[in-house]
Amino acid sequence: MWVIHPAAAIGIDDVRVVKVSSFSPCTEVTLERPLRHTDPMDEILDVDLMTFEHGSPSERRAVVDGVMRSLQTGFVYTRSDMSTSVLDDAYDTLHAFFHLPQDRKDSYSSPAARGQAGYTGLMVETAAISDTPDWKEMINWGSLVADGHPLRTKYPHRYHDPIFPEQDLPGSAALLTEFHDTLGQLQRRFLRVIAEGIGAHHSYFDTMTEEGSHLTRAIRYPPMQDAPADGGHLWAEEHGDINLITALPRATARGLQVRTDSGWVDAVPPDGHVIINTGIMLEHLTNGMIPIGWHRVVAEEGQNDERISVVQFCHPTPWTILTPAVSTVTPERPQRFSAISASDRLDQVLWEIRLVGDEITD
Ligand SMILES: O=C(O)CCC(=O)C(=O)O
Ligand SMILES: [Fe+2]
Repeated sequence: MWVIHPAAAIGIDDVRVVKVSSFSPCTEVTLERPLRHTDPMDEILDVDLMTFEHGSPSERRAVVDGVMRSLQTGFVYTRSDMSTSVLDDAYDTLHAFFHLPQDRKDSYSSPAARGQAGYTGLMVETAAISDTPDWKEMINWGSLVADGHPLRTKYPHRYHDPIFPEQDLPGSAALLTEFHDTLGQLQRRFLRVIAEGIGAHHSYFDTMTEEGSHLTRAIRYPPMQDAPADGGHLWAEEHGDINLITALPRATARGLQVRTDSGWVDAVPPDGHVIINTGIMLEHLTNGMIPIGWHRVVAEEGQNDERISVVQFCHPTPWTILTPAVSTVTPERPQRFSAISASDRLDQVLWEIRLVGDEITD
């Protein structure tokens, strides 16, 4: 059963953000946040994916209702059955990676992948219209799609060979691949709850997310007192993710905040729970029934330690035609978005916010 899990309001002014931050070509953008015309909603609820999968019809319905209600914030917490030992091992490996000498970390970067595979250093991701890059470094990886697969042939810039720190951390490739695959499965299972919630068949997202261009990203946010003195840096500026949903299985410290109708609230899931947040493509597919979850990462006064977190962006295959699901278009909610491929929608958003030029081709 789901339970109400009110997140704590922390009293930060509600600021309308118009600038772009966190250059991440395939994952996240900052856009002006549209006004919502829904009831005030500031509670992030806590649900149980396994109850949805194995519970009675009424228990299953309660999970769906809880998810739909919580997703008015763009966020929900779910209990997860991910192996604790895989999580522990992955976070230990990622911690070890981030604490390698800088030249070793740099050896795992690939400028051609434009931040979508391998290591990206501190303050590299800089917004097109911002001069205050996020204070973070990261490593991104996805799944291998077989050579010759039409997805890879048609969309080479959406699928990159993963780059793992195998030379310095033997075994990391297998471990991080297992982590990516397990978390990807969890997201696809969770999308079945959302599918029911929007009145579609529970398998609605299954095909579009099989071999989707999912991306896992581990991020290290160094202590804020080490940030350049020119000021204005945050760990991550307010943004909405571009993809369908994002999963955040664990962070080593607080910092993630969600923008709600009552202002910023901390995202603090119970132990063993994964945070799920919604992105632009889900808003499109649901005709706005499920809004984008707007969020940022900030250190609070006196929070002097580093923070490591892992997020996974769940994407449809680039050839998916995004169009509002029939069940989400009603006389009260007339169709708001027209049809467009997921790949084109991604490029369109990136262009609108001036993050890509003519170097992206399909
Ligand atoms: O580190 C986190 O908790 C969130 C990171 C995030 O929002 C992102 O990378 O899109
Ligand atoms: Fe994000």
